[in-house]
Formats: sequence, structure tokens, C-alpha cells
Amino acid sequence: MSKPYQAPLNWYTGGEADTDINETEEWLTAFEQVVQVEGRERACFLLKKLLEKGYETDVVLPFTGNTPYINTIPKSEEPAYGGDRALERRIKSIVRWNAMAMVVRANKKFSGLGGHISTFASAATLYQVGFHHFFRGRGESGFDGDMVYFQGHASPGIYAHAFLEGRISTGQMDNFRRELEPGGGLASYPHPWLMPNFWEFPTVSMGLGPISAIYQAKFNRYLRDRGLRDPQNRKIWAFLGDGETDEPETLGAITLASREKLDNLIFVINCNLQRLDGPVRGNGKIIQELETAFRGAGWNVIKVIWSSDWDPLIEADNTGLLIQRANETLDGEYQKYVVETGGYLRREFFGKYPELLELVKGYTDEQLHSLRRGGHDPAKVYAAYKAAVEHQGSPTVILAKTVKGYGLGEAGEGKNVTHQQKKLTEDELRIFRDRFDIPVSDAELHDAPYYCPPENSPEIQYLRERRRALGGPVPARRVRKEPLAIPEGNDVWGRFFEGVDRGVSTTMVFVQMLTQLLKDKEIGKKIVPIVPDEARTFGMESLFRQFGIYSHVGQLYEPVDKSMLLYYREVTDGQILEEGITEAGSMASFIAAGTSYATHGIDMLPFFIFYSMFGFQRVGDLIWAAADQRTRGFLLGATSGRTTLMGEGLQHEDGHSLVLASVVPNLLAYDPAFAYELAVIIRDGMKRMYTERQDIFYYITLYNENYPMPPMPAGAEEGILKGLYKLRPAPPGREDVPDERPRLHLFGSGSLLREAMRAQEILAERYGVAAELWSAPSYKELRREALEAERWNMLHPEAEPRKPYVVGLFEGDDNPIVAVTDYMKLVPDQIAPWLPGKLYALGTDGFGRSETREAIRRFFEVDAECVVIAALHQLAKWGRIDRSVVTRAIGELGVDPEKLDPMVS
Ligand SMILES: Cc1ncc(C[n+]2csc(CCOP(=O)(O)OP(=O)(O)O)c2C)c(N)n1
Ligand SMILES: [Mg+2]
Repeated sequence: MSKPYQAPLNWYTGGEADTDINETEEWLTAFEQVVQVEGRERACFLLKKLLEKGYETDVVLPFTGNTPYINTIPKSEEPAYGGDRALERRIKSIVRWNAMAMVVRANKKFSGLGGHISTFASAATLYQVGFHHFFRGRGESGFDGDMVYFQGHASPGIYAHAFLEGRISTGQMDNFRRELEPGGGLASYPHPWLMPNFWEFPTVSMGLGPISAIYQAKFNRYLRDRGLRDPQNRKIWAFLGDGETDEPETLGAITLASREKLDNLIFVINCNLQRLDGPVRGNGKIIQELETAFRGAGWNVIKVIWSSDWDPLIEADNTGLLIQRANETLDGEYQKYVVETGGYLRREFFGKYPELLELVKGYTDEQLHSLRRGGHDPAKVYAAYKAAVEHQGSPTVILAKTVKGYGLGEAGEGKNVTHQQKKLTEDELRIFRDRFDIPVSDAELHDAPYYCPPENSPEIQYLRERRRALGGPVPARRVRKEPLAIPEGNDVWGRFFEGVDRGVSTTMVFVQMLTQLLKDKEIGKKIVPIVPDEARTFGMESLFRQFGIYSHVGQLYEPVDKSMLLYYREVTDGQILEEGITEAGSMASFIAAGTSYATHGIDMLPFFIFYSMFGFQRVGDLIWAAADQRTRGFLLGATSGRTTLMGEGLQHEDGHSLVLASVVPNLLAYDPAFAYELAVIIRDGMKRMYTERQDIFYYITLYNENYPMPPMPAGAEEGILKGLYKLRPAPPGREDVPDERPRLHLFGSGSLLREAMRAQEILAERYGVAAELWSAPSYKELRREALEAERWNMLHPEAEPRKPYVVGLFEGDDNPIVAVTDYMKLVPDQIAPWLPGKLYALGTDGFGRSETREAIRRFFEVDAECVVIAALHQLAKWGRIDRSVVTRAIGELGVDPEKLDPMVS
């Protein structure tokens, strides 16, 4: 029988009225008896049976992923607290004060410098319980312990803790957000690039911390399953804001975490109910919403809503009305209670039901006002953390309810403007000081001075002892420094330098190269191929069989293509990370693998190959975070080029990833045309990153056009790496007359180098022009080197000037240059300042089209014929030939002068 559809109801918004109170009472009493007499197992069984009966009889319960709005861990199951509560409260108060002081002082000196007080104010207990009892340091090896993703805006609190530990000086504290001051300052947020011995994970672009943490947890498993390193149940703690959960990246991969049974992963979501502008869910309840999402995804959810202050009330309430009232109250109302009086709470919250008023009649208004939320109670937080680290089989999320700006009082506690509060009046400082009992005199108050108890004080001794017991300070970043030897010999690379006559693409060449590296005895195991459901597109399926697709559980089914040579082989120690259709997830894996020299002390070499169009513009912010985190590895934008990828059209044809790549400072971007160029670049990249330990990474474009790969010209290596080298001189002119042909240079890169080659021939054969042909695999490198030299010259005006490489190549040469690329004209134009007036770029500015390669190259005016026309036009402009030659060529080469303008069509 089909079930009638019933619209789902939420715990807090719906439910029918009780039409027979006595009957309800009987059922509840009976149920309670079962629990007491026969136990919870039996009670559970009976509930399940009732649900089944409901389905049989067409009584369908609305779906709910929620439990009531109370703590998941009842008072009766709370463990004894593992530390000295009084001392920890002292330390926490001091940390609170110093965290506030560093922001206030920074803004006193330079108004508007910024900083956040209220985020950490709400999270202080969440962090301090972690610091004293849970976050394991890096230990003696330097590469053990937990990985903690701190919420970016809570950084003042993390600095303040490190200050008490003596890891950060007063001078540094005073230079918060003044990183260029003598003696060094402190970065606004967690940036490993700026504080490489301190911060490990860049988290401040919201959503990136959570997704990175999930894939980090997966990567730790991968290392263990492959027998490379046993992370010994290192925990990954990710602290995030409740507002941050609106970012798609935050929740986008949570099912992966449960599917992979990542019980090494703990999310702590600071649910202060507010974000920057206002409430996160004024009209709902963020904790309940997140509970549904995480429970639905299979996580272990621990709610920490009420502090111990509420326990007696919850226990004394035998009407169930307190929980009901808690369930039905909206976040917007809870926020209001924070800024209102106890009398207001009594009237508006408890006053809804006479029974609840009765319940709190012995409480004064002040007592009601000081009933705390769970996230501010170390006992509740401790219980939740302990349960989380002991939980097995799935990841855990702790939803901790707090007050934004806790302790700021009138200065911002619970107020909508609190996120940006960075100035406190003397009165507000006084209230803060008194509330947390900080020994700062009235006379000093104005300056908000830091307070650090003496070294032999119980506070400092305790703090030190706790961190010692937990294996050292957190956060702390260490790196493996030993060079890794990279295969450099011809056994690996030789075949790529030799060239092949048959047509192959640079993508195919790359796959061969990767296979070769995977087979290498020394470094093969360290290679991590990462692909987002695109392996077949790139012809990588042969790797499935040979190296296996990583799966924590192996392959529990017989694959449909088992009988085929290249079947889809999932295996526990598989090497390939086949991430499915998630460039963001793949990027997060890339970061985890490419930073393992720091997080795990072992070198792993990630090669993340993706559809170039869905790289930078889709996950550019993660690429930026990878740069910040000093990730090493190779990003490969395959099916690249606006005109080389045939037929796919506007949303697939990439003509700008190289422009986007140009903005990342420590990223090298290459656009190779031939197998040997690719080999030179990858070999050198591996050497620089792993042998020389440079904190750089690579973006390399790969094309899918097949053509013969020539052997490497002698001496080309240096030019390839620098970004430009002469590939083929102009074809010889007639021997019987002096060579007075007009001359110019042609630059080509990627697939379009071949159009430049063809243009060189047409120019010589049909128009008597001598064109020198150059291959330009990296305009970004050319520009970087030129900028560096020029800057040095500016600052050393009387020293022997340095000559940029590209300037040296064309010095004294007064011929024009035409560059052709499958990317935007902006890519070659990067070097225009050093070739003044000479460089003319042809590129693919505009939207792509579904078309054949030939047609679309003509459309974008980058085919050989259009290169010839551009070359002749430059020569005419320079007065080297007559303009009529250009007109003739336009006609002869069949280019319609009134054709569509690709830039605007
Ligand atoms: C991707 C991104 N967008 C916007 C911001 C700017 N921003 C910084 S903090 C903040 C509000 C944070 O709210 P929540 O996540 O609830 O954290 P809380 O401070 O309340 O703990 C915003 C919008 C950012 N850092 N990253
Ligand atoms: Mg918030």
C-alpha cells in the first residue's frame, strides 16, 4: 500500500496538541519503566517496533534528524574533570584579557588596524580545554601529535596563549598586524607563509579550513593504508564558526568523512548564533539545522548547549516543558536574552508556561542572567571532547553553543555589531578587568597593558606542565629538511628528450612520464596522482590496474569490467586518489599531500591533474591557500587551450587559467609544447621542491592535440626553464643574392607553437620573410626574472645594471615580434615592457565556441594564416614592407576581413 505523503515537521516548529493528557502520561510512564527495569536496549527495541508498526498502519512519522535541544551527554554520564578548574579559569581569564588587549592596543596606536575580540571571546573555553587536555603537540619526532585548524578570526586568543607560554614576546604582541616592524610582528590570521614556525593551516578564508581538514584526515589514513607512515591516531581538530557553515565548502564534503569512517576527525563548531552582520539563523536554530545535516551524513553529533548551571533546572523539571520551551525558542530570541536582563528572561522564556515560572522562582534575576551556555562551561566541553576522541567508526562534530563577545558586556556581548568591535572605553575595560579579575591597576587601565604572571606562578607552571605532558606547543610547524634525491638520469627522462615521430599529445606524454615516475624505485611510492573523475579523459586508466585506486575498504564488489585489462581496481593500498567530481576536494587532497613534508615529515609528490577550465576559476581560493601553506607539487591543467579543446564550447575551453596562475606569487606557470619541454620542467621542478627544498609549486598546461614530438635541441634546457628559447632559425634565403629579406621573430607556446611553425614556413615561402621561431613556455617566469633585475637596478643606481634575460636576447635587434598563444593576449603581454613597441600578441580573448579546431583557430585569429597576416602587418607598420602585401595575403590566405570579432562575440 502506498504511504500518504506527509509534510515533514521540525521538532521546534510543529507537533499536534495533546488531546488526551492521561493517555500520554500512561504511555510515558510505561516507557520509563521499561528503561528502568529492562534497560535502554530493550527500550530502543520497542521504539523500533513501534516505528515499524507505524509504517504498517500508515502512520508515517515526519522525518527528523534532530534530538531535543539539550546536551547530548547527560549529566549522569559526564566524566570527572581532568584538571584544576580554578587554575584553568585564572589562565583563561588572563588569556582573554591579553587577547582583547592586543587588539585594543593595536587600534589605539593605529586606528582601524583591525583585529577581532568577540570571536575568541566566545571560543575561549573551547580552546583552553583543548590546550590543557587534548591538543597533542608534535612530540620528540617533531611530526606527531594532533593537527589543529584554528578558526582564523580567533587568532588573538591563540597568540595570547602562546604569549603566556613564552613563545611570543611582548614586542611581538604589540606588533599584532604590524608584521614589518623591527623585531617582527604577528600576522592577522593563521598564515604559514608569514609565520612558518608557528601556523600550520591557513583557515581564514571561510570554508577552506573544514574541507581541508576532512581531506587531511583522509590523507592520514591513506599514508597508513599504504604503509608509508602510521599517524597513530593523530586527531584532526577543525574549529569553525556557525556562520562559516553557510560556505558550500564547509558542509560539501561531510559525507566523504563518514563514508571513509574518519574517526580521526573532530569538528568543533562555535555556535555563537552570530556572524558578521547579524544572527546566523534568527528565525530558526543553527544547532538543530547542523545536527540534522551531520546526523544525516552519518557523523557522531555531540551538542553542548547548556552549562552545568542548568543541570538542576533540567533535573527538577518533570513536566518536560523546559525542554519544550528550549526547543521552540528561536536563535533570534536566544540572542536577545543575552543583551537583556534576567527579568526579561524570566518573563519571556520561563514566563510562557506557569510551570516554568514556578521552576525558577527561587532564582534572582541576576542568577537567571548568569546561567551560562554550554560552550562556556569547561565541564561540558571536556565531556564532549573526551567522548569525541574516544568515539570510533565515524567523525564527530561538536556543536557548542556560546555567546559572541562573551565577557565584553555593554561593549558588545551578543550585539549585532560585536564582530567588528576593536575599541573599548576605559569604563568597558574596567568592567572586563573586574569580571575576569585581572591585576591591572586603575591607573594603567587606559593602556590596556598585557598581564603575564611570573614564571614561578602556579598559572605558568601549570600551563607549562600541561603542554609538556601533551607533547609540546600547539600550534607549531616543523618541516623535513633533508634533501630528497630525484631521478635525473636518462633511464627516466631520456625517451622524452629523444622525441617521437608518431602524433602524441602532451597529455599522453605526461601520463607516460607519470607512469615512469610511479615505477621509480626510489621515489615511485611517494608520488600521489590525484584526479577528479577525469582519468579516462586524460588516458590515465592504465594506471588504475597498475597502481590501484585508493579505497580504505578495498573493493567489496566484483567490478563490472573485471575481465578487462584496465579494470577499475580499488584497493586498500591503492596509490591513486580518485576523488570523484570535486575539484575542491581534490585540491584539499593536493594540499594534504603537498604539505606532508611539514605535517608528517615525509615527502610526498602530488600530481593533481584536472580539466584546466575547472581549476583556477573554480578553486582559485584553495590554490591561494595551498600557496600560503607552502604546498609543493604539480597542478596540471589538462584539456587546456581555448582552441585546442575541440567542440566543447564556452564553458570548457580555457584561455585564461594562465592569467589566473600569474597572480599566485610562489607558483611557477608553464605552457609547454613538446615532450622534452615537459620533461625538463618537471625534472627541474622536482629538484627545486624536493632536493633544494624550495617552497614553490607548479602549474603546467597539457593539451590534447596529437603531433610528432621533436628531439630536444642542444642547449635548450636553460631557455625552457627561463621561459623562452630559439627553436628554429629563419629558413635560409636564396644563396645567389644578399639576404635582405624583411625579418621578424615569432613566439609560440603550447599547442599553438605549431601554428607559429607553419606561419614561419608560409612567411618564407610565399612572402619572402625571414622569421626566427621561438618557443615560449613561460611568460610568467620571464616577467618575474625581468622584474627582479629591474628592481635591483632601481635600488642600486650606480652599480653595474643587471640585464633581464629577455632583454639580453633581443638587444640590438630591431625587428618586430609576433607571439601566438592559446591563452589570452595578456599572457605574452606580460613581457611587453622589456620589448618596447616590438611585441604584438595574438591570443584567444573572448568566449569559446563548439567547433572544429581549425574553425575555432580561425575564429580567434590564431591559426598560421592569421599569424602570417599579423606578422606582415607588423612589418608594414615598421615600414619594412608595403601595406599592399598585407592586403594580398588576407585575400590569398582566405581570411575574411569582416569576420566576427572574437572579443565581443
Ligand atoms: C570566504 C570568506 N568570506 C568572508 C569572510 C569575512 N568574514 C570574516 S569573519 C566573518 C563572520 C564569521 O562568522 P562565524 O563563522 O559565525 O564566526 P564567529 O566569528 O561568529 O565565530 C566574515 C563574514 C571571510 N573571512 N572569508
Ligand atoms: Mg558565529
